[in-house]
Amino acid sequence: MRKRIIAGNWKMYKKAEEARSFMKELVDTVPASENVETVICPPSLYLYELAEMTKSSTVGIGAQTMHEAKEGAFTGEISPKMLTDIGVGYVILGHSERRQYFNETDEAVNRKVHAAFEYGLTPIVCVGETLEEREAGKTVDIVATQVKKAFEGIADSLAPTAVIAYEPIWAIGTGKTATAENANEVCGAIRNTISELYGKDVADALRIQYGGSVKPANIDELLSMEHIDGALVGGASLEAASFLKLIEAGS
Ligand code: G2H
Repeated sequence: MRKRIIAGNWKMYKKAEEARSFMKELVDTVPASENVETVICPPSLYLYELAEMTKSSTVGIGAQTMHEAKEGAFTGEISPKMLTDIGVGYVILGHSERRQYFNETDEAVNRKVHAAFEYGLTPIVCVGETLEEREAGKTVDIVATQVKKAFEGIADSLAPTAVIAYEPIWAIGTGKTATAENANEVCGAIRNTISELYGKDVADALRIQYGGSVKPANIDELLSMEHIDGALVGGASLEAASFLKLIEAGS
């Protein structure tokens, strides 16, 4: 009943021509599907061109981060208003790399979630624990707190349209994946948290992705899990062939 969502996070990879030819292939190949939504989150430099290329396709475009203000003297930043203006529909917020290297706090993520909704963007809110936190048995506490803080003040009517990506930090780009059962368990805990905040209907509607070394070899098992509604994919989204396999698996 929840439409799956497979999103490619290109991080800081690809030259302009590579981005263009990947997107051409995707637009030509990805069929309209009732079961899966496809999103590419390229470096911000390519957002405008790729959004133009995907205008009349079913492929959505997302930013990897944004500032929370609609405009202002914030050198180097991009705003939600600019994203909406060029046809971007999604924004990844609170990715662990933003939290770790750019000091993005839960409070900042919350302000950005508000800003995303204000400008009609779908936030993909990332949460996840470190290896130490997992080993200390704190996983559920950590992600539940991140979810609660990210959604503070978000209206009941908007909450179900957000996407949450559960990305255990120790599984990102390391080749290590949480077992499908483990990932499902934590995604289920995230759904419970949303249920506590907004009730069961919202929790049943909100989509939860798993992220962290997702690839064609493990996508089927992950997607077969009750609480996993898609994937946020880094490495395996860089080659059109492997990304297309992931979309196929979701269809
Ligand atoms: C996690 C993921 C994409 P990868 O960061 O957000 O990257 O699939 O390379 O682990």
